[in-house]
Amino acid sequence: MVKKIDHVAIGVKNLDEALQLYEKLFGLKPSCIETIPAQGVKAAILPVGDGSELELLEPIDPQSGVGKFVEKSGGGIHHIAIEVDDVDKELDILAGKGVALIDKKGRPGLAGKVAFIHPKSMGGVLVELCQKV
Ligand code: CMX
Repeated sequence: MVKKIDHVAIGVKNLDEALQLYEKLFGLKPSCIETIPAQGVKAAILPVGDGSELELLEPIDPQSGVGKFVEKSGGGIHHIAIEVDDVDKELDILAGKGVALIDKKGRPGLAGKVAFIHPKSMGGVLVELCQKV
């Protein structure tokens, strides 16, 4: 069951500069800054209002998905994350509908238990499912 939009993730060239911009314009401050080598990113979470978040992603590996995305686009909206109550159950339902899954099972991520759906099955939008754990 879909609960809400959990976060919108933005690929950036320089995390420090992006953090300064969001703080200067909106007063937003990161609740967490973390390097995730397996995903090739340094990430910051900015809580926004009532439980939703912005996630800023700076590539630390140019060959990672985010690295290629930022190189190609110059930066911009990278993915949206939808909170569900049971990631693995949703993945089974989506697989049954022929959706191209990047992750066949939920795995640990910044937003809890997460899994990504390929943009080719989502009209060009990279979608993350997340479950709070
Ligand atoms: N949104 C939409 N389309 C995207 C995209 C994005 N963020 N990133 C890549 N694409 C498109 C490419 O433009 C390309 O399109 P075309 O085939 O039309 O040219 C297609 O997807 C495949 O691109 P690719 O170069 O073959 O594959 P990549 O190595 O760039 O990988 C993707 C793309 C989505 C499979 C990869 O980024 C991935 O597995 N993402 C899931 C994990 C992730 O994003 N982790 C970082 C966040 C960590 C976190 O938040 O926890």
